[in-house]
Amino acid sequence: MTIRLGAKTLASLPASVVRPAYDPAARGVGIVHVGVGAFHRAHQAVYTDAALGESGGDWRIDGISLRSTAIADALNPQDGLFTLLERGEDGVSARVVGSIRRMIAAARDTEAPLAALTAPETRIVSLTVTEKAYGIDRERGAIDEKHPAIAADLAAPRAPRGALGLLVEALRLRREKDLAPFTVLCCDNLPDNGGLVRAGLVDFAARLDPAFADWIRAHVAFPSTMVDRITPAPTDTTHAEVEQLLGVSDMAAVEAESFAQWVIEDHFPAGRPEWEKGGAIFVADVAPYEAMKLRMLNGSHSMMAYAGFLSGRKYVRDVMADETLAQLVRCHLAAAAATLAPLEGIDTDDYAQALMRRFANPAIAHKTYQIAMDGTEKLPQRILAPALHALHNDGDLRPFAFAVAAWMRYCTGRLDTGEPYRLRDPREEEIASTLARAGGDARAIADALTALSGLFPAELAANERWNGLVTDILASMLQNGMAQALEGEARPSA
Ligand code: CS2
Repeated sequence: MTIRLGAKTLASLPASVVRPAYDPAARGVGIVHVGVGAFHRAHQAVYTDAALGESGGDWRIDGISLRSTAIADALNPQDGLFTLLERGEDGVSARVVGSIRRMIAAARDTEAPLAALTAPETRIVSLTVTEKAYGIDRERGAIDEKHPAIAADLAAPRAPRGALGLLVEALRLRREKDLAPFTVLCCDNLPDNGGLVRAGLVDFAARLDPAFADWIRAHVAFPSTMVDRITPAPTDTTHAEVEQLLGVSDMAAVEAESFAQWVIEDHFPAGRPEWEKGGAIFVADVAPYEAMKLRMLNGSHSMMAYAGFLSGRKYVRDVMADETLAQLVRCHLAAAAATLAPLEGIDTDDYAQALMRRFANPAIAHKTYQIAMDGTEKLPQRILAPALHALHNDGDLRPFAFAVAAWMRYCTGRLDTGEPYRLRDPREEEIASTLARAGGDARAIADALTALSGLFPAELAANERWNGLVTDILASMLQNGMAQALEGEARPSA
């Protein structure tokens, strides 16, 4: 059996492997992170590792997995250590990250999450649980009582299982014990992510005790943040390559592009690591950065996920290698950039070009099907918000209508060949029954999906020009097949 990565094997790793510039065991914990997926390991954990190496401090991370036990089983036997493979244009490098102390699998170890969250040394609670896990109705800025985790936690608030319920109960216990609250740092790709989670927590707390909700309002900080690093799901290739580079096996290895960005609102009353040592940028207002990243990077990502998946492109790099599709990405980026307020020091043309290069990185195997997941959670901030902006400002609506039509085509659940696939969307069943009622006509499909509750902004849903564009493009996709529809779309109009 191959030896596993761990504290004991650190010293014997090849010199080419970057190791923590500090003794991990000598540093205490200051952060609890909920949702230790590949993205957290490739992003915040790495910035924290850099901060620990450069300026020390007790800022290691205790991770919580809400559902999976696999990550705890991978990381705990490795003393929390894992490898990040950075795939740049000029090759690959390996770095062992030491910022995670241990993992808690909430499904198995039911008392441990609250114990970690109410430890006096926990000063920051960060989250990457994906858009759908919060259970916040974004239109109302309130909790969605029908969300399974919210419903369960409202019924048993002292034994919470969901992200929001857990944070509420932890804050309640901290208040009761007279412990200072932690700062809540949402690192999911949502607009005004700090404000959104604040609204959800305050609403949840208000249903238990209005005075407690007031206490959260007055004492808990929710800085917003923009996070960025393209992180494909790790595969057997990741593990095999890491084993080859390290000489030991690592069941928690991740891979990512070499680029990373983190823009954070600097509001941490209980202190924070010096993440700037890892390159993080602290600003007073994250909103313009967030809008740029969500509309340009994530918006074009979603567009190419649907268009690419449906036309047989497995990876984003395959989309970029096709001139027709690359042209559509370029158009999308330009239309999205035009919806943004100017941001000092940022040229959106340069940003678009950098994105084109990042998407085309031949070393990154990022599946279009991975990005296509959870469309109903992603479309509003990535595509529909800029589309509404374009509508108000006489901007170019067509690229957004194209992206929406591609998503609608994807919602039918069948490729041009007739082969079925799972949508992997929290509203998958609702979409399937809606479409079964609508039948096969493009107009009926578009109307039915546009009418899904809480998805499309009312003004967009009611706009004839918008609906006409979406329906025409969808009709072409359904009648002519995806390949021909893409060709037609990319051809410059006369
Ligand atoms: C992607 C993002 O899966 C997706 O929806 O658009 O995960 C994207 O790769 C990251 O936000 C990049 O920072």
